[in-house]
Amino acid sequence: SSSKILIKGGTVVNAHGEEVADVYVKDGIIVAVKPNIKVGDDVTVLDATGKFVMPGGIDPHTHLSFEFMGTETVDDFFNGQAAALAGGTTMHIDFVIPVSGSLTAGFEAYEKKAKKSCMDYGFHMAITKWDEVVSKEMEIMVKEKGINSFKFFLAYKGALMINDELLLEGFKKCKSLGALAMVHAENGDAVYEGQKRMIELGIFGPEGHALSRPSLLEGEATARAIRLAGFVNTPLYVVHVMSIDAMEEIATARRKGQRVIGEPVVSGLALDGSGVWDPDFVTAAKFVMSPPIRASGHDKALQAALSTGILQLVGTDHCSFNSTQKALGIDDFRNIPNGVNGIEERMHLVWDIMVESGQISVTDYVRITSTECARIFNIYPRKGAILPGSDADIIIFNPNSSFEITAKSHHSRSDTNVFEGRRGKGKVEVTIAGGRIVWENDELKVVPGSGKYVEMPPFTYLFNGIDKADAEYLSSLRAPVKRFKSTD
Ligand code: DUC
Ligand code: ZN
Ligand code: ZN
Ligand code: ZN
Repeated sequence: SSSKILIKGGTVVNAHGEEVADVYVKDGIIVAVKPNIKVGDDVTVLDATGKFVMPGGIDPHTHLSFEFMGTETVDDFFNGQAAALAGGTTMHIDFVIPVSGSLTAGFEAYEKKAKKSCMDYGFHMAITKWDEVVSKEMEIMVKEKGINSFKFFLAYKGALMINDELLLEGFKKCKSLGALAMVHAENGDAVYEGQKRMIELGIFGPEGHALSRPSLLEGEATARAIRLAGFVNTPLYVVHVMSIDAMEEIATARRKGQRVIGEPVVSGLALDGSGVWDPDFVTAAKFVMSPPIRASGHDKALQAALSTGILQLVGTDHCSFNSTQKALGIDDFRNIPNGVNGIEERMHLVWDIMVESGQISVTDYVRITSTECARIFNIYPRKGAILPGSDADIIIFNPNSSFEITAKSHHSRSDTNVFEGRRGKGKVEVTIAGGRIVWENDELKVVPGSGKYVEMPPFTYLFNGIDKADAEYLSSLRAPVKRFKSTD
């Protein structure tokens, strides 16, 4: 770690292009990007010859220190972020969950949890009920607390789920504030019905989870959310797109010019749903998340959609539970805490699946793992770019090295990993976060409290008409559409 760093001779990659150049970092900021920078001997020099120098990953979707389904995730804002840094992710956006419906209390609770952060982070806010107080609090969150996105759950009946009337109220409020509406798109009433049916059939194991909530319920909720967002003319961000059904609804809406953003997560891109059929409960239960990881075929279709621009960026939904916690559902899949890991694995797996396989370019890799997220949440080019003036969140990536994933050496506190045994090409060799070298030679050097809260401003185009940059961005949301065959 040092306050002055020179990264020499690498190929610097941004979403807009690549060039061989040096990168000079001072006091947490990138101050120069050009060939042959000369510096004094008080500067730490890193040789990046033959390697890629890229913006650190930004994970748009995580749950650290999340109290959920009667327990709390094992990864908190320090060790979950340390894991992220070891995997080349230098910022994440977590979901504040209101406390007894209070946004203010929820925000304060998450502020406290995040005090020990070792990398930069931002917040989305979940909306779990609707009244005048919530409506007023949304305004405070946007105007005073740096939140520009709100997530609505169409699933988790009796807990987080809201109905269509409240969804419409929330959408209208988002529009008036210039905030982005996000949805967890599964039909919660139908999921409840599906779960009862499994139990009646005597299916209590982890396989019942996926069977009870098929992809058609994700497609239905995605379509409904898209149409309702279209009805009040506000942009929509669909989180964890897990199925062809949901993806095709997004493709159709985008083809018509509607502003809809789709976020696949690394578990949905890298895995198929066979894991929950493992006869060993612990092995099966670790794959339980919602929406479920789908049958083989959906993974490939989501990859293709990402490569053609139908889907725009990759998250993780990192929500890590250990075997003991997963065993809360040993007699009934409905009690298995929902969630899988991914915050440490995302950058490596997306490289292997998308770039190494030849599906996308290196510049597209930067776009889908970092730049697009920064643009969507209105923090570009402070984040998501290697440009003079940007935050010094940088990775040095060796495409000729390789990675291997196992719970034995990962940095999550969980004793399992849904990507166990995965190997592939490419490795994050160095991570620089906020101008500090935090990962080098497979060693973490992280400091609690060094991560900063990144305030995300609202979207002016929603109030003030569309300027040139916005127009360019909005037109980039439209993309060609391919059709895929569903396999379940
Ligand atoms: N899905 C999960 O699997 N975990 C956290 C919340 C969610 O929607
Ligand atoms: Zn969700
Ligand atoms: Zn989530
Ligand atoms: Zn380590």
